[in-house]
Amino acid sequence: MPFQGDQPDFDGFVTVLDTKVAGNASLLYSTYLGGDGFDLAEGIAIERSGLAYVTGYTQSIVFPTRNQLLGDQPSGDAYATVLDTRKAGDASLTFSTYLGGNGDDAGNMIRVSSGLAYVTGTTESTDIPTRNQFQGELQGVVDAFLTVLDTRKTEDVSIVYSTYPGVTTLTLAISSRSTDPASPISRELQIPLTSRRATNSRATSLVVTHS
Ligand SMILES: [Ca+2]
Ligand SMILES: [Ca+2]
Repeated sequence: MPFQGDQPDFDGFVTVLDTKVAGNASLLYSTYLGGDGFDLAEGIAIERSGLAYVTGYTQSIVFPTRNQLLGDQPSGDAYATVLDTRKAGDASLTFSTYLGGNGDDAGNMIRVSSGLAYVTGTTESTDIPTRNQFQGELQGVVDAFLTVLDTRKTEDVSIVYSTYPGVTTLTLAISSRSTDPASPISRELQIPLTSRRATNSRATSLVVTHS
């Protein structure tokens, strides 16, 4: 059973297929994702547990939300949505929030590590929520944004980090302490900020480390 059926105007969708199985049995989960306006799903990341982290663009005033950080903002907005594809119907929506501010905002890419969702995209807003920011203000007309959300928490506490990075590629160095302190688990996520529009980017890189 999908989380949603068809919604007005364009919608995104999330479909899970078991490619080892033929026919209808291969369709494990499939849902529309959107609201009353124009919606796009643009980026997805999967946790092995079956959680699908989705970001995109919405012009809907009523986009599905759960434990939201933000409600609808002016103009188009980005969103971050987590679906538990092992569950059916409304129970599969575990987290969903608008992201953005007073201008046009779009989510392009999402990555997940240690339960934190890293969302990047483009913004024309001068007032996106920022926290521990590297850069606090919109640079130029269109800028990039990076927002880190702890989707296991609710409302304001879910935002861990948010900034206008003003860079073309984000290098996220993710470090987690393992039980053996001599061999910490670490890896890098390279996140190109692929804007469909020109960004006011500077040739610098931003390293975010959490442990
Ligand atoms: Ca729609
Ligand atoms: Ca907006």
